[in-house]
Amino acid sequence: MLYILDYGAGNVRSLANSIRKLGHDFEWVKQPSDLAKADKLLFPGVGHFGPAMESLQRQGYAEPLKAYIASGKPYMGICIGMQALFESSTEAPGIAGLGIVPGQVDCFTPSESKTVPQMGWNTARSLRRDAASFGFSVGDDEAQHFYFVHSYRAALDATKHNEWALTTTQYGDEVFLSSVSRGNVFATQFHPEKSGRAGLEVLRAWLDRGSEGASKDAQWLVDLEDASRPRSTDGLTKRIVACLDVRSNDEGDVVVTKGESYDVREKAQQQHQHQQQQQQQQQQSNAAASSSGQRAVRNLGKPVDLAMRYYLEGADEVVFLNITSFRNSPLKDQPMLAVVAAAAESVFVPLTIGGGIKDSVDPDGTRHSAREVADEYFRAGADKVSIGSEAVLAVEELLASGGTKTGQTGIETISLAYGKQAVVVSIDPRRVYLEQEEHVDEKHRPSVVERDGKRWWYRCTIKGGREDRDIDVVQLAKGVETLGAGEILVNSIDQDGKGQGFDRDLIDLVRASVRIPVVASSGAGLPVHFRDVFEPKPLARATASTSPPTSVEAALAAGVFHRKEMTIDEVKQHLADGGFKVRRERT
Ligand code: 1PR
Repeated sequence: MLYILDYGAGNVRSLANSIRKLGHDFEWVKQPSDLAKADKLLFPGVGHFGPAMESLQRQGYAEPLKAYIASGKPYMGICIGMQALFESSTEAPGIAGLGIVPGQVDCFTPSESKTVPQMGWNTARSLRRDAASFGFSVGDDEAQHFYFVHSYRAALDATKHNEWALTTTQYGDEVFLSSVSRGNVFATQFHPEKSGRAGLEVLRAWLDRGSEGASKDAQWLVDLEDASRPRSTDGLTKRIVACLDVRSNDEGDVVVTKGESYDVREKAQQQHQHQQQQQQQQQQSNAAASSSGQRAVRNLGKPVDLAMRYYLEGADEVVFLNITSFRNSPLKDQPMLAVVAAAAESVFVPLTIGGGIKDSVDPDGTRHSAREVADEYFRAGADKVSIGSEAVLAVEELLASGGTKTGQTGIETISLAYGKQAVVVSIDPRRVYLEQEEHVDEKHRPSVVERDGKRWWYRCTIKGGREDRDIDVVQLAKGVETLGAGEILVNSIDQDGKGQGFDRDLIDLVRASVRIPVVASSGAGLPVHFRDVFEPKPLARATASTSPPTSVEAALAAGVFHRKEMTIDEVKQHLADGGFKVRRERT
């Protein structure tokens, strides 16, 4: 029997779903003695090395785990489950790893060529011929992409790792071990359960293996010294993200909607058509039609169906935003939990859920912290949570206190528990134009842009653009990075839904302010818009090595995909033609 060791952090739901999808059954390890019953063991995990190792020690798993591995029965580790095999990690000095693989796990160094964490799809280069039996392609290292999300990695050391290295991956100018194997042990730094078909193949290969280990005399395909030297470029792809704005319509159905400048209700003419349809339905069913008099909420489909469609069409990530969460967002009977859980059953790329990730109160008075709300979404199958309004309020507090962190904000508590890669901040800025001579307090409005005789800055908003706040987008971006966000999703109220292209001024301001990955959002209408937003900015490219990266890591779109005006693959083809790396696997 296969057992999965869940030490209590991260998204193990997706792994469970993918194993079931591959037709295998499993048991959860509930206590240390279960390890002795396992014929195969999977140790997944995201989060921090320190809490993971301490949790293994505290719960009495560390020694039985070592004994299991020594018994020769198959072990597969994922992410933290791989890092735990090493002697130690600089993420948690003084805390010992299992010491099965020699060497230490260390942090990526941020540089012009990369942001940290590495978040996205990268290739794995097979170093040994037997990598094929683990589901890796051999001889064509660009063929498969896997999903990575991590700040720490074990750099390839030709001397230490010559018995272990199975595949390597290059991020920026660093070459690290993306999988290791020796005897009965196999582990990946990437998440196979989130890596589409390529990842499922790796999982399938391991699940279908008997108890035979990795081949004893591995035939090397590459000289390890050579493999540890970076090649000219890494294989990280630009990510294309499909976004689903979700809310209940006036009939109470949870639907995907899409607005223009955040107005998701139909225009007058569409409203007329909608009313006619409603009347017809009413006549057929004798049901009472809504007579609210309000324009109807645009309905573009069912959230889970659309998420599945985008997964099959090659989306690198899927984001759900609960756009009415500003009203009241109790955790009890929260429909978005069921949406995430259902999507996670068949969508094997990362899922982000946003909207209502904040302290909340159920109708019966039960209070939940933002961290507890996030816990529920991670348990349901989300990989990241996205925080909107609360992030603005948290940064306002941070600025008011002169930069003192409380440790209590949702960004801080969730990032501490799950790692910063699990915390996205979604920002909803709008342009504010300045009069010709209008004075600008540089301290409070650092983001003034001047072009063609116009001057403007980007004001942050909360509650889906319904409430203006006084801080600007650069303050917000820097503030959330300080608090521990791992990625920023940059929407634009001005460009949203218009199909006229991304607001490059806005995106560049945010990109230049932070070192964490940035996702461009709002305004995509044509494949060329994606190419434009990924094009590095010539000016910034020439600056010193301390400069932040010069273009965004990912771009998100909603309306054009919902309305089938272009496919994700058309976007990727266009990017590939322009020399950008993309993942084009069809699942
Ligand atoms: O404040 O933490 O509860 O989060 C609420 C979340 O809901 C925020 O992420 C906020 O951006 C989002 N939201 C709130 N109201 C709306 C609305 O549209 N009325 N949607 C809304 C934001 C922007 C993107 C959209 C892109 C791409 N929509 O999600 O998908 O603009 O669209 P396009 O490609 O069609 O141009 P909290």
